[in-house]
Order: sequence, then structure tokens, then C-alpha cells
Amino acid sequence: MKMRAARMHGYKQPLVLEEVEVPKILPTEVLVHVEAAGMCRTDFQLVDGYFTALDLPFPATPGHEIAGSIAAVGAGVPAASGLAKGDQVVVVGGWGCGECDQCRVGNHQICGKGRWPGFGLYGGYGEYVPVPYQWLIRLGSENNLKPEELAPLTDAGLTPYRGIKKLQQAGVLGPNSILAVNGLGGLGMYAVQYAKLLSGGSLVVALARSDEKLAIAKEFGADVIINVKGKTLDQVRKDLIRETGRGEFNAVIDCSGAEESIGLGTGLLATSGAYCSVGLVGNRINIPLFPLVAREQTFYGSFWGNYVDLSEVIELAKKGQIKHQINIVRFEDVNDCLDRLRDSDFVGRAVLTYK
Ligand code: FEH
Ligand code: ZN
Ligand code: ZN
Repeated sequence: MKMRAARMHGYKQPLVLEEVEVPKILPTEVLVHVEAAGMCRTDFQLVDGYFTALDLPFPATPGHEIAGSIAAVGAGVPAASGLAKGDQVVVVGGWGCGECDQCRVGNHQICGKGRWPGFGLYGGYGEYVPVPYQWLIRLGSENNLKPEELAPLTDAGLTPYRGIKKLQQAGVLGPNSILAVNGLGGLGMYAVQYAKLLSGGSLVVALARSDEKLAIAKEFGADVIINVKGKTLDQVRKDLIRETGRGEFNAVIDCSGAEESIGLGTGLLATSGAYCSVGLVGNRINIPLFPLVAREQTFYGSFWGNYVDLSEVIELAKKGQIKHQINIVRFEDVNDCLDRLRDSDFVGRAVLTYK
């Protein structure tokens, strides 16, 4: 049987749209029919050779943000998994080794020996993906979520969730706290919602360079929106004081990662404040040492999310507590949309479908 796949045959070249054999599955794997695949910045970075250290064999199929249905179940998949042909599922991203320190505590997404769909022969930019059965979450019939809403939750909608949980655990959220969401790309639109849902009454301030994205952030629950385009740190501080009466953030979830974005966010971080970086736009962090130490600030990195995090996100979505900002992409347009991703040209998440 054949399937459509948009595949890499080398770095820095367009994906080749081709018809290839549907993968065979191992006994403990499930064949997932991909109904939607979120398009992540990491995908164009992969194509552009940011991850050459992975020594990717070609052809390779990008796409690590996958929702779909079960097309076949391997003979060795335990009945206790409850997985059956036709079930609606999402794919958990980080397939850990199961033995290392990180995997033993359930943080498979930061396993040093893990595998990720979309970083090898199969990924969401192909119509079928073989998935080890333990990396699937079954939705159950009692939900009305569409595949194009589910797919982004496995990465864009998961990554800021884990990051805000870290800020929660740091004890910097609550009714007297100001929580900033820095950057309103695919991750930031979910971050604003979690900032309201998880922060115990924090005042949520959204920072971005686009009035269109800020307007959506307001719709998604931000209490205050500030356009930071072309502004100095002092000008943003003045805006913050005007809007909130205070000139600092107690907590920041940074969904950008650009050097100037981190510079702004940390420059406005309060004493004992906590900063959590989840965005990967930049390459390096350049922040003054003395304030970080003398004001006892905490800087967290947070990567993707684990099985428990994703299960919690799916439950929030099933209860209708998450709004979705989706741009449907046709398979034929995948290369054009990777170019648009490079230019941060999407408002919300681009999602590849095979309709
Ligand atoms: C996934 C795999 C490798 C690098 C970065 C990522 C992120 O897109 C996960 O959110
Ligand atoms: Zn990603
Ligand atoms: Zn491991």
C-alpha cells in the first residue's frame, strides 16, 4: 500500500513530495494514520541543518506533532493497552530509552538516548507512522476534538504547559504575582491560556511585536497586552507601570528565545523572580550576572513535555478549556508553509492535513 510523504533527501533543500510504501510495524508497534501534523519551527530548522549533530540518514520525514487514528495494532501490543483499530490517538513526542535517570522519573522527552518521530525515516509529514504502543494517548469516543486541534497540543500546546508548571512549583505565581508571556507564536497562544488556568490569579501580561497577535492574546485571556516593537526596556517598563501600577514581573514564560526577548524579560524580572525559557528562536543567552545572583532570581529551561504533562493538557482540551488558533495546510503546500514558518508568518499554529 502506498502513502504520501514530504521527505528530506538532504539539508537545505525543499522536501520532496512523493508516494512511498506504508511502513510495516513491529509486533509492539501501532500503525498510526496521520490525520494532522503540527508544523513546528524545529521542522524548518531540521531542514536547514540546525541539527546536523543528529547525523540524520536520508530520506527523512519531519513532523513530531501528530494526531490521527489507529490503522493497525501489532501482534505483541498488550491488550491492557486498550488500543484498537480506529481509536483516535495523539503521539507522545519523546520516546525515551526507559532505563536512564530521566526515563526512570518519567521525563522521557529529555532522555539522552531517546528517539523522536519526525527525526528519522517516519514522521507526521507522511500519512502513516509506526509508533511504539506506549507512546500513544487514546482519546476515547467522548470528545469532540478535531485532529487539527489535537496535533498542536502534543508540542506547541504541551511545551509552555510544562514551563508554567515549573513556575508554579517555583512558588512565584498567585494573586499578587505578575506573570509575563513573552512571545506569541505557536507556543505563546497556549501559554497565555495556561497562565490564566494554572497561575492561581496572577495578572497575565502578554508581550509581542504584533498587534494582531496581541489582540488574540487578549481574547485568550491576557489581562494586559504590550506591544514591545522598537521599544527600549525603560519604555516597556513605563507601559507596564501605566497598565499595572508595578514595573516588574514576578515570573516570565519565554516562548520566543530570541536574545532581545530574553534580555527584555530578564531586565524586568523582580527580586526572587523566576524565568522559564521554552522558546528556541535564539542560540545563546546574554544576561547580566549580578542581578541574577544579587536578586536571587531563578532561570529555568524547560523542554517539550512528558506523558503526564500531555495527558493533563488533553484533559484540559477535552473539557473545552483550551482555545485553538489553527492554520490548515494542504500537503501540496508544505514547502511554501515551511518558508512562511521561517518568516514567522503564521498567527497560531500551522497544521498539515491530508484531506
Ligand atoms: C523537538 C525535538 C528537537 C528539538 C526541539 C524540539 C521542539 O520542537 C520540541 O518542542
Ligand atoms: Zn516542536
Ligand atoms: Zn532514557
